[in-house]
Amino acid sequence: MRVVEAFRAAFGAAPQTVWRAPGRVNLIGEHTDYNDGFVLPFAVPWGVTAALTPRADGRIRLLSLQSADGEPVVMETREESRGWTRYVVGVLAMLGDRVAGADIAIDGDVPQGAGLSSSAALEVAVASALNDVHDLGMTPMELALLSQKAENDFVGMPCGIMDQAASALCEEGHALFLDCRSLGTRSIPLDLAAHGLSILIIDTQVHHEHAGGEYAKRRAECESAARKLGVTALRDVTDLAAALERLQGDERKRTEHVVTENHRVEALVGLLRAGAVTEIGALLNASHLSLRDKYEVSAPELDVAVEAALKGGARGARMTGGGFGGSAIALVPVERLESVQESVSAAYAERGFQAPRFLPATPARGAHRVA
Ligand code: GAF
Repeated sequence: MRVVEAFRAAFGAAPQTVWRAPGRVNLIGEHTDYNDGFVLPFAVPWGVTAALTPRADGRIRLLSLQSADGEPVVMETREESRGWTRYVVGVLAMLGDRVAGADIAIDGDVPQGAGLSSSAALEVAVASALNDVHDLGMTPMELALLSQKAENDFVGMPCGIMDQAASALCEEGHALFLDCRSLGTRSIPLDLAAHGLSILIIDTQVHHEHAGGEYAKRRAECESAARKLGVTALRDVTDLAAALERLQGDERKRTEHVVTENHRVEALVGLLRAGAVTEIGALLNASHLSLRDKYEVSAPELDVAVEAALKGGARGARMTGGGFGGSAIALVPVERLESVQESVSAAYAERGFQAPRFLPATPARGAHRVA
């Protein structure tokens, strides 16, 4: 394994453990996680592999096989961490004095900038490796929560639990139904091939600058709406019409999205459990429209990808992840894969957008030890 070779070359001995954690796409349930709602992601075949040996002296040496100079970043303390190293050092920091330093080599193959949660994969791979070598006895959900805390408190991104939970807990061939309040999970079989279907990821290759600020703004709008409605979180809204009457402007629109999106997740899970995979397309489409018009987190590149995919024969399509760029997913009959890609490429060329990238998504396995 090349990460092991690189570790040995940089640090002079074999690593004590090696863990791999995947990125994710979200089938449905967008911007619901931080509203105590429901999500349904699945792990993608691309991820991050972390080779690790603990150090007692507090020093952190980090080698990324993706870094241009091929040299490890060396930090004497956690406070020195900058840039991408914060995702790793954040995890160490959240473990406090249960761990000291570490030598770590990282190899990742999550397509960069595609919105497939390479950062969660990095956090979960490192958290899992530390849990293993220090014998901390943490469950996959506890590792996901630790990773989320690293991202919230150390990196400063107020994300929900979805991406880290998907990376830690998903099972091959399954989507993960997660109740973000109780943290209860259920693996839902997602056998697309048996139905002649596949999920195509359409990577727009754009990432609009203001994404981070807009994410925090949406979260604050939801929390404010929940306060006005006297509920703990928008998850608790039971009478949507009555709730909407009490809200105005953006808060009203955000609430409409979150409440209806939670119902779409439950409906989609119901269809999957009934074996009606071919019927989920309409829910994907409705989710996209709600994200575009009510939550306002889409982007022209995502809208064009969705429209053109449907025109090319997809049964449903939606943006996936936080929005403002990143990827869309399309549910495509296998015999239409080519025409969907042609349709999206042509629509992009017509508008002068950068050519999209297409990736086939098969539900993969969550974090696991590889050596
Ligand atoms: C990003 C966040 F990290 C997730 O927690 C989630 O809120 C998602 O956006 C939107 O559903 O990926």
